Amino acid sequence: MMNILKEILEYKKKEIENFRQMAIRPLAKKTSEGFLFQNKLSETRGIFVIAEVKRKSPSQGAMAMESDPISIALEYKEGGADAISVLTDEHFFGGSFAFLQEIKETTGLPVLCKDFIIDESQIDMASFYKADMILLIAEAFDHLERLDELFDYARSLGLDVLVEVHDPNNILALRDKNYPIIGINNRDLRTLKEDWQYSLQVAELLPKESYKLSLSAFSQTDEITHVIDAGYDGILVGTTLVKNPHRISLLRE
Ligand code: IGP
Repeated sequence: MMNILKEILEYKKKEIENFRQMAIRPLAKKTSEGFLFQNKLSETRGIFVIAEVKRKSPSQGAMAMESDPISIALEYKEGGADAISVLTDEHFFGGSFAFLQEIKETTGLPVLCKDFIIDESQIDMASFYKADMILLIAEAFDHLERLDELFDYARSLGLDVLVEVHDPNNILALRDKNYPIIGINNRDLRTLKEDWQYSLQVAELLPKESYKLSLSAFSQTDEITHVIDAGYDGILVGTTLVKNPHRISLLRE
């Protein structure tokens, strides 16, 4: 069976060996100031929009290899994005940690380090390159205790954590954890099958107290009304916006 996620994680293991040798030191953030994403989510009345910068992907192929990620991010900001998600994986998504830092510094918006994190050394890199939030994907772990450990490590560095989940068994397993920010991925990373309405199907299973985000596969503005009605606080949009960054303003009308 095709399993892209597995292939990506194999590749990441080699990357992690290099990161460990580099022994990058994380930035010392003040956790007393609270967590940026969580704070911003609590202040947002309408829908929280995270716009994503990625230059290629396993499902789409090249979509913006020739574009400048910084200009795209600035266009997102002008169009009213609440935060930016930056793919830092280079091999599969054409991203980099340098983009992450530069986008943080030029837009001043909260930034999510979008990568396949399974080790502390990757969290150190995210912190060093100015991430405000990291992603942890439930399906990347054989044992969710490891996700828990990495969650605690990231939070100890002052980073928000977006816990992403797709598989219904994992949704149920995570239900009592009360992670502050949960994201339902509408794309199954193992098969790349996607459907934005997946978020509607599983909405009832999500913890009541968490901020809930719906991730992937959006192409029309009316889809967003449906996920908000189902109880989600925000959305994350990549492909549709990367191809047409000006469309971000449609989400803000
Ligand atoms: C964005 P889309 O369909 O709008 O391009 O999806 C984002 O949700 C997707 O890139 C994503 C992702 C991930 C990428 C969701 N989870 C985990 C890499 C790793």
